[in-house]
Amino acid sequence: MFSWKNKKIFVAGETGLVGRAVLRALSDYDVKILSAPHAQLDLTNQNRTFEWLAAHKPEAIIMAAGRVGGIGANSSYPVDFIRDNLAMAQNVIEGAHRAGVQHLLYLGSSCIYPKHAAQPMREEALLTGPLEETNEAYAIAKIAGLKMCGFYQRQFGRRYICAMPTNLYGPFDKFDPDGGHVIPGMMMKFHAAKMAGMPSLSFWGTGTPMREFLHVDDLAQALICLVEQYDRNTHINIGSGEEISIQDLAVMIGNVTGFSGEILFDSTKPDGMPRKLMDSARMREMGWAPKIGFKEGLEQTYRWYRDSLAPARQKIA
Ligand code: GFB
Repeated sequence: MFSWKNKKIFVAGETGLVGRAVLRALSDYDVKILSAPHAQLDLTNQNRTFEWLAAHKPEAIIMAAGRVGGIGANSSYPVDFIRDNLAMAQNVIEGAHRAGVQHLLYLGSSCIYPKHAAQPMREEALLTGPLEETNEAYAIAKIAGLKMCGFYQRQFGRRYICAMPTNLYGPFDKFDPDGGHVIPGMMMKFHAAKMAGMPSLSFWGTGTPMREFLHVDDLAQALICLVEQYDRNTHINIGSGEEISIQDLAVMIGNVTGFSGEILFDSTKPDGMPRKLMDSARMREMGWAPKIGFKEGLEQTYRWYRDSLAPARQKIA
């Protein structure tokens, strides 16, 4: 269906968590990477995106670019999330088609599923109920992109396929105490609290929500597999199949970072979806399985974070 050898590949979002992991995975393949980081190509600019794609004509695109963030950022900036992610999806997907690109993999997120979807969530659960309020804007943008890919398949015969990863973590994540996801958020807060000798630390919500996590390098291997073998007109879930409560996650990350104080939760902050465990049976049937254990992945990510720290960057929100 698709062979990487000597192909021109565009990884949109190449400097982000997923984009960098895909580039690491593709370093084992004989491909020509077309680079256009955000600083050079703003994918929310339609003309520039169309021009760039027409000029470079990638043979496959992995669409891992987006305005992303955790529950805090999604709750605070819904306009930015729906506006920018809709624009990027429209510009890259239509631009790919205009440039004659036949292969494109679009990335969504598990927040596209209804707030109270039966767990584990199967692909068929999409659009069967109301979304989680805190990330509705991002979810609608992602659902629109997913549907666009399906329509370009149907109307123009393009192989534009969609992957729905679970919550991801790993090196080059967004370590921002307010805008990032829970793992980088907790990791940087624990690290700063340990360095400051703080007796206790408070996190958001009740600690009761359950979350499934997947290391981004495991995701990258799944994406490589999908580009090579998958051509169905429906999205496919990619998850680890293991979930943990936010409370237990905090204890785990506290141990990884060496924090010995008290862990508290501030229930005035939102919990988001109570659970979002995905059914990834279809991805497993393709022969993929995650290889990076959660504790090992957290320890590796914390080592990366500590190494990346400039002295001035240790702050607590
Ligand atoms: O990772 P997170 O921001 O994203 O939050 P979601 C997961 C859970 O961790 C929530 C709790 O219940 C948070 O309340 N939490 C506790 C924290 N302490 C913290 C903290 O310091 N930082 C953060 N960020 N959370 C996102 C969606 O939802 O999932 C995105 O908003 C995207 O659109 C992403 O889909 C994958 O899993 O709740």
